[in-house]
Amino acid sequence: MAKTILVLHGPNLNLLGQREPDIYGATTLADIDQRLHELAAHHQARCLCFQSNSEGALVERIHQASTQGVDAIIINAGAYTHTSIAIRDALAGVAIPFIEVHLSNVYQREPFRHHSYLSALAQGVIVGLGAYGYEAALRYALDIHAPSFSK
Ligand code: CA2
Repeated sequence: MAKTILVLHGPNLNLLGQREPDIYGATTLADIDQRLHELAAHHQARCLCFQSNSEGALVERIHQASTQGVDAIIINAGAYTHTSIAIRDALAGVAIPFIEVHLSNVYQREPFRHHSYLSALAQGVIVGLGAYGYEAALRYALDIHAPSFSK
């Protein structure tokens, strides 16, 4: 059966490619989503992409995932990574395996970025690989041999 992967982008990631390219790269969010759609289609899978600057909207989207047959979630919760118990609780509540992605290497940055409310629940965490981190996460989620993602 074809897999469905939900990709969630948190606050300010809609600005990708327009500001701070030294930290976040020159690739736009539309470019990232396009690449993920193509990669998923190549593997006969479906990729749903969603960005919001609102914590509540991200929580609602995670809840909705459980009614849509989503097999795995790839999430870059942006700054909510470091603050949001609500997003953590939503991910725990739906019990859909997820991979946490960060474009930058948060461990080379300010100490407040070193803690994530999500990492302890994640299947894996990818940091510092730029836009490729999303692709790596999607490849893992689509790999039938990956533990917890098999059907
Ligand atoms: O490295 C990442 O992917 C982050 O999740 C990005 C967040 C940051 O708060 C996390 O600590 C690490 C910030 C996203 C802001 O994205 C922008 C993109 C372009 C211009 C301005 C902000």
